[in-house]
Amino acid sequence: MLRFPPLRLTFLLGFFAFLVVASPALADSLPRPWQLGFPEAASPVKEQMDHFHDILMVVITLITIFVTVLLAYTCIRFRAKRNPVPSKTTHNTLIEIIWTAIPVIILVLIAIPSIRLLYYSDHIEKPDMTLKVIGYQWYWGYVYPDNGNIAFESYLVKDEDLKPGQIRLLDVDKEVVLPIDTNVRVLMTASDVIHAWAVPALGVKKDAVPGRLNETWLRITKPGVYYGQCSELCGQGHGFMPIKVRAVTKPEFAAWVASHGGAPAAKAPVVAPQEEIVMPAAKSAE
Ligand SMILES: [Cu+2]
Repeated sequence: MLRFPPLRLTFLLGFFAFLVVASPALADSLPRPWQLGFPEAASPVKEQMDHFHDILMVVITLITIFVTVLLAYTCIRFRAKRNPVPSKTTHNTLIEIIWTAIPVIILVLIAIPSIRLLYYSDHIEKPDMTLKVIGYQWYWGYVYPDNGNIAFESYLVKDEDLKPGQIRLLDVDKEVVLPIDTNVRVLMTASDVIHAWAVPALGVKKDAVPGRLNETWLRITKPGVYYGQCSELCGQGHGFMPIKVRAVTKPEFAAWVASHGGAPAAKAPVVAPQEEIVMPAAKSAE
């Protein structure tokens, strides 16, 4: 048995309590020392992902505790000293059916919300605008087809060029600017090898495949800066093609579009009612 001196046990418990309490307060799109969990969610998809993760944590914890207790009980109760003549039992049909059926039921129950979330993150019926992302070895290209085809390439800021406040290996020369509270369809492709456009706080990670157009969507809920990285091993510069998304208000976005020679969207953007982006029947999955 493990034995902690009472003082050390108190310290350990206090320390873990501190981590649990302190981490949400420090949550941000950037990792912080001693942070636990994900970056703070900044899109509906990421909120659902966090929620799903929390449910799974409960399931995993219960299973782990159950198996640990069972193992400990077996080790103690059926140890050689206490059972000099071991039982010769090899089969028990009922128990074998139970320990097959229960895990299958648990997996099916997990699969239902999991697949629902996968489809929710896949596609948006009525996007307000489109962002096209093109992966290159080793930088990203962006096009705003609904805003006068603004197009630019986004390169890593090298160590020697970093300005104060910029983050090594995450800052870029030209950032993606997107309006908040807007349904953005993100189309992804690549020109050479497979890359993946991933921004954790927005719940987006999708492969950019040459010759193929992949789709996902995001709706940023808070202004701010969100960082990401290429998440498909794409060659020697794989670690040097970060993603920086700046979320701004709609008027600020319009000003940014104008200052980049783009035009406001030709047609009035279709604003999807809130109901349409709510995950269908999300309640029943919980
Ligand atoms: Cu890449």
